[in-house]
Amino acid sequence: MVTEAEAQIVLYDLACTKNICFSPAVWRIRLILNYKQIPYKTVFLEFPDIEPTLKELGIPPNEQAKHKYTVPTIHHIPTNTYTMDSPTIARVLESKYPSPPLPLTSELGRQIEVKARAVVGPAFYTSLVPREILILSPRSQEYFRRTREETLGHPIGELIAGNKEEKTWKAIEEDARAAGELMRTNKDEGPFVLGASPSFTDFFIAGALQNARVVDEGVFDRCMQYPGYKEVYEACGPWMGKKS
Ligand SMILES: N[C@@H](CCC(=O)N[C@@H](CS)C(=O)NCC(=O)O)C(=O)O
Repeated sequence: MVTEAEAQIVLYDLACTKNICFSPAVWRIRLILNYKQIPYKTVFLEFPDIEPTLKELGIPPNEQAKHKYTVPTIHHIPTNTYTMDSPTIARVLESKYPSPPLPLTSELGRQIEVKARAVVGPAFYTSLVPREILILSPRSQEYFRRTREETLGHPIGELIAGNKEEKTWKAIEEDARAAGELMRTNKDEGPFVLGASPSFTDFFIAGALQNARVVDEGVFDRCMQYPGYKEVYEACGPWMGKKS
């Protein structure tokens, strides 16, 4: 347990009824904090409380983004600075806590992230959005349903109606496997994307898989059957202990 006095960072996270981190974007940052052993504490926010809470802290909105206020957000206590948005947070943490080092970008990592976002991302969305709502509090459920259905233009449940889910996963099978193979490019040197030690891409992958695992083991299992995902996920296991 990190005491109030020891904490260097406050991590603003997304609340769920399991009282552990499930957001993929927050997991990316949590993995960095755990990997670098930075003492931190977590503040869980309900969906409808994210914007008012972060606004109240004086954080400027991200005007380009669909959601102007998002988690993860961190408060770096020693410098009393707030940072929102996971790639920016990763850069801040890397500059303030350079040891152990975490490569944030690589050409291979970029290829994997692009492929994963384009291929596996939409399948995750289909399978996870209708199930994520089941682990939210009633207030967050109301917010989540309203905002997601505004974007979708139809009820959330329709995403997995009939055999839509099976069809979605079937359609991406080859590409999902190819992304997994890319993850194994440096398998002779070690289980991580770049080989023997982790990079931000590993945390991107492991964060997405951990999100699936907390929301629905079935979705997690679908990915774990492809070579590549499993190796990265398991190799990141040592930094998944602190979940809240
Ligand atoms: N670009 C952001 C995206 C993070 C994101 O989408 N966070 C979600 C939770 S997983 C959020 O805060 N959504 C706010 C909302 O839906 O109002 C990042 O990588 O940090």
